[in-house]
Amino acid sequence: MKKLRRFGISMPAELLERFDEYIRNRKYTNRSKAIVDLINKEFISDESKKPNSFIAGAITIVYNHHKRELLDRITDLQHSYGDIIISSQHIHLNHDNCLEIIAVKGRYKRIKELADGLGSVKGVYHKTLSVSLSCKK
Ligand code: NI
Repeated sequence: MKKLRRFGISMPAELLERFDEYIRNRKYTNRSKAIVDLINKEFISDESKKPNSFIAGAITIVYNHHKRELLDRITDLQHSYGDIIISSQHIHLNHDNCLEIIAVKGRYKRIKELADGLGSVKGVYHKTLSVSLSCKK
C-alpha cells in the first residue's frame, strides 16, 4: 500500500458545500478519496495531452452498419493499429446501429490517430476516446 500523508485544505465555504454535494452524488464516503480521484484525473488529462505518453483507455464508436464500405474501413483501420488494440467488443444496439468499444494501450499520439481515423469514417456518428490512466511502457 502507498504511504499516505495528511494535510489541511482551506477553501471558500460555498465551494466546500458544492464539493460535498458533488461527492454525495458520486457516492463517495469521504472527501479524501474524492480529492485524490480529482487530482489523478487532472494529472491523467495533462499527461495524455503529451503525444509520446503511454496511456490505456477505450475508443467508443457508434455507427450505422448499413452504410456502404463502412465495416471494411473500420476493420482495415483496426488491423493497421493492431499493435495498440488490446481487445474490442461489438454490440448490436438495434436494427441499424452498432456500438463498438475498443480497448487500447500505447502512445497517446497513435491512439488518437486511430480514434480520429475511426471517427472520420462515413457512417460513424459518434466517437469518444476515454483515457483511463497513464502508464509506463
Ligand atoms: Ni452490429
